[in-house]
Order: sequence, then structure tokens, then C-alpha cells
Amino acid sequence: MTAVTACRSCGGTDLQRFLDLGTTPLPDALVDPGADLSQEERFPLGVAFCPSCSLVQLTEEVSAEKMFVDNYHYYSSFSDHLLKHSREHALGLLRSRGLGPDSLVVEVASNDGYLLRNFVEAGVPVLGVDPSPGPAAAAVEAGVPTLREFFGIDLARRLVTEGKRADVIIANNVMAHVPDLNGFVAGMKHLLADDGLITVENPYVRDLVDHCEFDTIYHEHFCYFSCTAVDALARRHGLWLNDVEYFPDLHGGTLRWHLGHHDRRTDTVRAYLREEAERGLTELSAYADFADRVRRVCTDLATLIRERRAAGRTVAAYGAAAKGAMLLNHAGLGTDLVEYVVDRNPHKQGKLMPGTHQPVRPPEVLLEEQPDDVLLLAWNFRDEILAQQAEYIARGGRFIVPVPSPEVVP
Ligand code: JHZ
Ligand code: ZN
Repeated sequence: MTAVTACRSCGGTDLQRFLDLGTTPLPDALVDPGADLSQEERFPLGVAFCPSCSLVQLTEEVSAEKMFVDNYHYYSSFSDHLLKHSREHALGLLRSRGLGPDSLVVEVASNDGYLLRNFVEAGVPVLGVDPSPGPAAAAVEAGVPTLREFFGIDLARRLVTEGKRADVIIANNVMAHVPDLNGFVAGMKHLLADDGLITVENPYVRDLVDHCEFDTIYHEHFCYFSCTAVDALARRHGLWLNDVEYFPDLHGGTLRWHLGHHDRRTDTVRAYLREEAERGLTELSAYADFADRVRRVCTDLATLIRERRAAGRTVAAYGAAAKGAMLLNHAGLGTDLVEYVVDRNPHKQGKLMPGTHQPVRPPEVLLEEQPDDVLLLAWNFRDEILAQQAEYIARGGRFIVPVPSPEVVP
């Protein structure tokens, strides 16, 4: 672990720390049941604002190998909502970019091939890049050619030397995950064909703050982006931020940034930049009361669950998500309060949640055991999971949604 002393984007050394989340285990470091729990590692987690380029970022860095090669069980294909969103993205690009058998679509962090398979189906050549062994193997199995590597300027140079240029580069939920942010953007710039398009998706820092989504802050996410920060980053590498799309229901509020070699800036981009300045997201002030709000959610949630347990109710949780591990740890919800977690990813089942050690079980358990309450750790899939658990609810089960403030539904 190393302390971050300069901004990951602009190199500015005046980082202003506004949140200290103590120490936590790594969010995806699910524990094997037989493991020696006293050996579990914890790392400090703090967040700072860069006044020079507005980038919000972690103050400590854990090695990417440790997080994405050794401990990664996240498979994108377990959410129907995400699969639908990705398919619509792919179909939109196929139409708008006129992609065909001579094109090349590169996806960075292509995971299990959840998105690229739509292009494969349409006969468009693709290349996935992902360093995580399990998801990358699943992608190859699904017919999506995948390089099991980290993406950056070195890999981009190698691909260009091999004669490759990308007509479209897609980077979803990965720009936050790279320690060498500038090497990553330089790589995309280098690999992109002259009239090519880069689309980058990431949760929007404005929504993180507005909806108190503090559990999405964890070691895997080195950075938290605004349009202002992305604009500065892109310009540094000779790229233009030309358009922005907003998906309020994806991961708590996601932006898709369109980048290219040439200036085709839309009014939408100008409007976002203006609004961010007006809202204070380009200053520390927007983040000033965030730490207090985080503490309040943790306290209120723990109190609510304690009261319900004291009233004799049983409590389980849904979603062995990275953010779920963070929420359980920050709110101090051990096995005395939340008995187990259900998740439909078989790679997570049978393991224990990092730090709080609830066993991860399949979702069918909810109907078998009918716990009185289920804490919805994967609150970003609220509609999808509530619909899927209609029978559990019809039998009297209740969900506790933790953010923006704890709420019992229905
Ligand atoms: P989910 C992920 O974070 C991964 P996480 C990553 N770190 C990132 O950047 C963000 O997304 C944006 C399960 N599930 O996707 C699947 C069901 O069991 O919110 C997952 O284990 N049944 C790259 O890990 C978990 O819940 C369901 O019906 O916080 C959700 O995790 C659905 C919909 C999901 O991500
Ligand atoms: Zn900066």
C-alpha cells in the first residue's frame, strides 16, 4: 500500500482530504471458509479533492494485481438490467458507426464478454482486454477473443505495431480502476482510428454525493469522475469530450462520455460543465458535509437493524457486491445482526464476506428460510431484485434499502 501525494490526473500536490473511512478489507476479497481469519488484511480508505483539476480520488493505493488478478469474482453477466443496457449500447454503436466485418471494436475490462458478444453476433471483429483470470476465461469460452492483460499505453503501442486500430473503444467501469490514469487515456488515444469513438462509462460523482452512495468508495475505485475532471484529463491527451449521456438507474447514476480526436463538442457537454461549476463540484465545498452524512447513514442503519433484531426479526442481506462489503463493514453489521448474504454468482457462493464474514448463499435460500428482513446491499438493482423476489415479499418479507437513507420497503 502506498500513500498518494500527487493528483492521479494533473499531478497537483495540493490534494484536499474530505473523508476518512478508517480501514477496510478489499471489497472483492471474499474469504474461503477454512481460512485463518486473523490473517485478513485491512487497508486505510480516505478520499481527497484536487483543486487544480477537480478529480476526486483515494488517498491510498493498493496494487491493481492484488485486487483484479488475485481476488476478483465480479462477473458482469449476473444483472439482466446491465445486460440490457449493454446490448442497447452495442446495437446503437452498430447503427451509428456503420460497423462491419472490416471494423474493430476494443473493450477494455471486457469482463466475461457481456457486451462484446453483441458485436460478435453481428459479425464485427472485437478484442477484449481484461486481466482477471475467471471473467476473461468465461469470455473466451463465450467466443469473445480476450487478452488477459491490463490496458495502458504499452499494450496500445503493441497493438498498433501489429497493425490494429480501433474504430470504437469502450471502457465501462474501468477508468476509475486504473492506477496509471494518464497511461490508460494515452493508450486509448494511441489505439483509436482517426475518426474513431471512445465511450467511457462510470458512476457520476455528483450522484455519489447527492445520494450518499459512500459504499461505492473502495480501494478498486481510485477515482470518482465529474465532467470537469474528464474534460481536463481528455484535453491533456489531445482528446475532445464531445458528448455526455446520463443513465440515472445504472449503478446509482452513470455517465457515458464520448471522446474523439476532433472537436465535435455538443451543447450537452457545455451544459454539464456549467452546471458542475454552479453546483460547486469544482471546489471542495460540494464535498464539505459528505463525511457527516455518511456517518449518519451508518448510525441510522445500524440502529434500525438492531431494533428489528431486538424485536425478534431475522435479517439477511442481498448482494455480495463490492459495495455490500463496504456497507457491512462501515455500519458494523456483523453476523450477530445480519446472518447471511445471498447472491446468484456461483463464484461468490460458499465464501464469506470480507471483514464481517457472513456466508454467501444462493438467492433461493430466501424462500426456503423466509427471513423477516433482507438488507439490499445491491441497492443499484433495486427494481430488478424486488421484482425477482415478489414471492418473498408476498409472503411478508421486507427489504431494507440503505441509501440515500435507510428505508423499509414495501
Ligand atoms: P454490483 C461493480 O461493483 C463492480 P459491485 C465494479 N467494481 C464497479 O466498478 C461497479 O460495479 C460499478 C448480484 N446480483 O454489480 C451480482 C444477484 O445476486 O452492484 C453481484 O454479485 N442477483 C467493477 O460489486 C451483486 O449482486 C441479481 O438479481 O458493487 C451486485 O453487484 C442481481 C441484479 C445482482 O457491483
Ligand atoms: Zn488534479
